[in-house]
Amino acid sequence: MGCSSGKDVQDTAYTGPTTLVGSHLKTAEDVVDYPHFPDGTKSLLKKHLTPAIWNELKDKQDKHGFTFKQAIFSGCKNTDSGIGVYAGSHDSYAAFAPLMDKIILDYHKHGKSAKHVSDMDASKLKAPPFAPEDAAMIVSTRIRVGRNLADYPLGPGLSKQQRLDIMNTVVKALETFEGDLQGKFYPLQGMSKDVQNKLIEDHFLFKQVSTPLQTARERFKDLDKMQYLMNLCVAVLDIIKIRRVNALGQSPFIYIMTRRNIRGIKVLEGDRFLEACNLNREWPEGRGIFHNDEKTFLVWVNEEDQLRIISMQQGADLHKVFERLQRATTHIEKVAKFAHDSHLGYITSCPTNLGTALRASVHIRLPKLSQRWDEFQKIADEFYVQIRGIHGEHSESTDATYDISNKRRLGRSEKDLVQDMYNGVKKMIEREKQL
Ligand code: ADP
Ligand code: CIR
Repeated sequence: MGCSSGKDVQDTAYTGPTTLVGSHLKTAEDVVDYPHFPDGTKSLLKKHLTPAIWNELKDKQDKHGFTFKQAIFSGCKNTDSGIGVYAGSHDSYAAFAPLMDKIILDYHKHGKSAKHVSDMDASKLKAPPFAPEDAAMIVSTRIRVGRNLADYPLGPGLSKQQRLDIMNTVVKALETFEGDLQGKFYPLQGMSKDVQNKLIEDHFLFKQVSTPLQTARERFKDLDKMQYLMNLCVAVLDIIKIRRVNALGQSPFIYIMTRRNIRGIKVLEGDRFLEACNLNREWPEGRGIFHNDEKTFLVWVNEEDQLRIISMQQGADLHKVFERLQRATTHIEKVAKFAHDSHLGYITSCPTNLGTALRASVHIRLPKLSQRWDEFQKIADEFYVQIRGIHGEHSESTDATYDISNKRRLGRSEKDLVQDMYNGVKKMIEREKQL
């Protein structure tokens, strides 16, 4: 959709043709002219996409055929994005460097000539165990890293066959784990919705992708015919309302969240940010989860990244979680070759994950501190940690329990980033106890 107002576009004096962006866009090709973001858009995409960069890159593609418009489409469609771009391959970071470099510098403070460093040595952590009363606030601890195979594009740029080939290669590599890391692969295709939902609710599996109609069907499958029909009407009204909310430029996600517990029936949603960058194509084919019996070591296959290697357990034993992850990654590096370079470290589809692709988190109850949101956020900023809801990124929190994790991922080693999370959490616990 074209518009020629040229007003309020990234604070420049640009007066050429623009495309008003938002949830009404259907495909990346709908972004015909320089994106005009609605007021209130705070993404790094909006901040750094100047008319000059747009003109330079708008018709470019990386060497796997992933276009610049595809790379920015998630942020154009979802104007509430924090970042708004995804890479279709390792080469996207070079092909779209005028924009990518600015976003990487802004998010990670990692300049064009900076080198990434790595040190996944859990024994170097300066993190004495939390005192029992402090540890009691921590529900669970998790560390994940993302990895992508060196010889393929990234998820947004994969063909269906490539995705299947990756799954087969990865599963073979996972079958070489031994001892406490030994486990089994469960493909998503064919897995019952009940098993999937239970795994999601227990925080072991990524959110499922489903259309509103599938969600409605799932919601009502145990009801009798009359109830089913009545509920289906409500669901259809929901869908219409979601569309209307969309058209008004508000976030349908917020709308869905407010309706999450309609009659106690939970609505589980996929990720519209990933949907818009092509990551959810042919779902659930080629996706799955590997885990050991205790579900303390898990690997997600072909979600946002081709591998998400996860170590987690109940409670606050950060050393144990980190040590398990260290063993797992050391082993898998020997049997698989991952996309990596000396500037960007491990290559991931979202620029926020470049470098270590590591997110160390705890789920922690902070009923008093979380009432003082500005102070809570100030501590988070000071210690380079981020606050998320406990149902994954972009989720709300319940029960005053929050997901606290390292924000930085590139230019610093794994042990330093786990240390960031420990330091931030320690400070939050200290403040919670003073209140
Ligand atoms: P990421 O894969 O980037 O870490 P999310 O924020 O979407 O992505 O989290 C993925 C899943 O992991 C969610 O179900 C979330 O609740 C769960 N999770 C994250 N941190 C923890 C933790 N410390 N304890 C238990 N579950 C966690
Ligand atoms: C955004 O820009 O808000 C989304 N594309 C998510 C960014 C960071 N999270 C992620 O990669 N999981």
